[in-house]
Amino acid sequence: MNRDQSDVMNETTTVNNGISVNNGISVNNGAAADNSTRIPVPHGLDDLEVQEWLESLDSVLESSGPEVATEILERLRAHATVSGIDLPFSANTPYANTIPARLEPLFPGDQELERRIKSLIRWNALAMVVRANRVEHNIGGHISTYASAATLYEVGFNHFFRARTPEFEGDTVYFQGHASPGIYARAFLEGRLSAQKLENFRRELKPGGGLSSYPHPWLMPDFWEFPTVSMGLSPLMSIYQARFNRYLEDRGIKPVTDAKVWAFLGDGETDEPESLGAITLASREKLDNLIFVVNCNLQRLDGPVRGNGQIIQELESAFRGAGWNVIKVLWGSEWDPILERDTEGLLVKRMGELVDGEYQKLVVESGAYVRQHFFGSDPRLLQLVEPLPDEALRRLRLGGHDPRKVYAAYKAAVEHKGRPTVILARTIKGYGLGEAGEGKNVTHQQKKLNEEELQEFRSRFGIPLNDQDCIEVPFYRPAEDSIEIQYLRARREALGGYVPKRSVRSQPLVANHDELFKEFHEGSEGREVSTTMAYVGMLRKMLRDPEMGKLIVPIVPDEARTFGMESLFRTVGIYSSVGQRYEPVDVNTLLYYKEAKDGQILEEGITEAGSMASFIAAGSAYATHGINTIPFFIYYSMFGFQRIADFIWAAADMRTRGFLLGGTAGRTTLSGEGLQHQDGNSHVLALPVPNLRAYDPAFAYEIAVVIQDGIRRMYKDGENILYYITLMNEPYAMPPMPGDVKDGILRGMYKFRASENKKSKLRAQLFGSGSILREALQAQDILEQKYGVAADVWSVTSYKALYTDAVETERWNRLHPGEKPRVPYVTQTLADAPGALVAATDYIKTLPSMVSKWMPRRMATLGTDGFGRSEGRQSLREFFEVDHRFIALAALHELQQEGKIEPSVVTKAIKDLGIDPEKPNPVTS
Ligand SMILES: Cc1ncc(C[n+]2csc(CCOP(=O)(O)OP(=O)(O)O)c2C)c(N)n1
Ligand SMILES: [Mg+2]
Repeated sequence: MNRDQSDVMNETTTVNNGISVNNGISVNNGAAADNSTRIPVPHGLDDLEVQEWLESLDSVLESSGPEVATEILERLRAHATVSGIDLPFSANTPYANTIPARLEPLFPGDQELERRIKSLIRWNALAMVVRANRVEHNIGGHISTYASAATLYEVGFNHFFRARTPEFEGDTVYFQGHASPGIYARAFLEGRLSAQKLENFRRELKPGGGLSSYPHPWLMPDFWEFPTVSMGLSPLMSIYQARFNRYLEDRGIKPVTDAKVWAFLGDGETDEPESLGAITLASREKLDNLIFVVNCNLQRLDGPVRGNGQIIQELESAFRGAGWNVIKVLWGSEWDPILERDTEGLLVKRMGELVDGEYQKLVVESGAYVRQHFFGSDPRLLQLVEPLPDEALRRLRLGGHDPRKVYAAYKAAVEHKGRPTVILARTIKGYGLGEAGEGKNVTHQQKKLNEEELQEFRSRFGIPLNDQDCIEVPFYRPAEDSIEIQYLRARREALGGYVPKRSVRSQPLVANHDELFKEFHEGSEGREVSTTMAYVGMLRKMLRDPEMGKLIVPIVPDEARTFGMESLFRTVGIYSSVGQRYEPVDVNTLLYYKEAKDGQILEEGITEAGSMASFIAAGSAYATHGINTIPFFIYYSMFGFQRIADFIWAAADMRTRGFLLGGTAGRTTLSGEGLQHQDGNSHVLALPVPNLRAYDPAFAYEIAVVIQDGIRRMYKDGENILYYITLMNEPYAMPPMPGDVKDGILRGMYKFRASENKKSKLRAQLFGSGSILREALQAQDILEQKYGVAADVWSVTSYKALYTDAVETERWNRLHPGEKPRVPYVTQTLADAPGALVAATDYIKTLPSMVSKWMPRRMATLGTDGFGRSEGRQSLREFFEVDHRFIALAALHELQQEGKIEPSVVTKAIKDLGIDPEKPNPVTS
């Protein structure tokens, strides 16, 4: 502690050049065993002998450094193994700081000034929440998360997070969602957010606008970049973001930089499977541009994260096992002199013995309690702290609250090469809240402080407010020329500007791409192709386009062959950060499995969540990097909305642009695969995402029209929308576009084939989508030929579009009663469409039914409600009652309802069409 600073600097260099901080430290902390793998002390262990071993190791460390010490330990381990000693596996290091005090770098800032600034931020963050809840009871907000993480953020803001500038892409920071009040409070001190805005925290509808509860780019597009509060999403998204940055560099689309991706997460959050689900990708890809900071306050919402265990050790072994560089920041500087006195390693051993529930108790108890229950386990430990009064024991800081320790960890993390780093920082939840919640189980929900608690907090952090003013909880910002504000501004200036800040930096595309898509308007001239094949043809062409080609990012979770995309392997290559280190087994074939460092396809393996995270990174690069990358993510449609809907929701919040393609779609169109695979749901699950446009096209030209228009809207006009298009694997001849129906395709429906029988009194309108449209066409023929019913067939490309338009129109009419009512598109389109109305879809019946109220008459709806089956298409369509016979029957039945035909005609039709009226109900069978 009293060491000369330049000395420390020199030692830091050793850390940076040393092979691994971890190894150095485990050595330094001696023989203390970690709690989880502790082995019983064997009889006959001689303390003196142990001491000699430790001393000789210390002397190696001193004379030859950590590399040599590591090598000796490795050899010892190997020697022990061959000598028949069964060393238990442990990925853990002792419960101690990874970076020892002697290797700590010089803290480059003004620590006292930074502490004062941090205190002001703490105050304003607390004030936001307390004030908001005084005005609007139960409006919510969190104090205790930021209170525990303040130092973790402030060290980042003052020394690490580099802003995005025209010269430098900047670091990318995922802020822990419920720490938002602290991020807003800092922006307030920076002069970026007004007191009025802070006043309206969680009151976004107030005049002048407020602040969103959590990071939502949709709501605060100039501020937040990444939505994080749905726990688990941001750790996974950040990994793929870091990998995507490398992808852009390896493909020469952006310059190689040392920009970092920082993800701040809660220790409780790591229980979400997504949080740790992709950590091996990060190490496999050697993402040393990625840093996780886990705020280990040992608490989640209800109570301790691992009351009976140690979350930090658990995470350490998971991350180390996965190949990450793990830096534990557990103990603050006050512990260093005590640790230094502990030559026997007893203290570190004791530190590793407590379970988290006990540690949490120590936080809320007195210094005397700490002495008795922590140090009291061994008289030698008691002796170590004998000179310290109880109050000093209570104030022994944890690592995550000590800027010097945090700085050391961050510096080691940004300088670490070859692996991602996770920093496990021990903190106290509700730090500084004292009786109001520090370390208590209720602290997560604490939003109200009484007068005494406010005064206590004010005094603890030295906020210049008197007793009376303080209980009003005013926001406090020192004068512009105060040293605090000057310092804070200077630090941000040195780091390139403010963070977080979101801006759209890409240049719009200019070409209209008419030529590219025209080919697909012409049909397949009788050749049978699926819509998936048609799409792959378009993708192939887009990849060759001079303007767009480079920007296309094809993403696939191990299904390229399913979708017939394998030809792209060879042409554009599969991205691999190391190229291809092996000769592929199929090298002699035309379409061999080509991996390349500049490969364009992101072949993610079997992870829809990971692929979606890549989609998000690519689809938001227009803001993050100023690059208009255009993601096309194709997957088994059942494993999209059904499986990863929350990522899609986050993508929408984030204003992600791009195309999601639900392949092998349709409950009855995907034959054989059965219940888990057959998707009759996704178009319904797509409904709630407000800025998502969903299409269920039947023909190649429909897809071409939708994609071309989507590219225009998203990448030329800069609209913040994204697309979902279902694709099928049923081959059939693609017809040419019947006239100029582009507008209808985009708006949701158009007449595909009118009846030629203009004279018939019996009329029907048949609505089909996707491959079920062909069933409607067959039904048209049956109705006309056998029953004299003249039916028109419509392709409904998007029920969602029809619905959205209709509810918008209805809303406008309701709000403008004195004006000429507007007419929904679907109503307008069907103004002169007489007869029975029948819709048939490969999705559940809700989809067409939701627009039926804007239809001219009641409509019969056929859909695929129920569990799928392993079967062929025709059998499935019969089972679900969506085939041409059922469509014809539905039309006849509707005509019967209108009194246009006799029931006997319908009864006979059932017989003639071979329909079993007593067949099982697909919904319940
Ligand atoms: C997917 C999801 N589930 C539940 C929640 C509700 N929630 C918000 S914060 C929280 C506890 C967080 O604990 P931790 O990650 O340890 O963060 P801390 O506040 O302790 O830093 C929970 C359960 C959420 N935001 N997201
Ligand atoms: Mg926590």
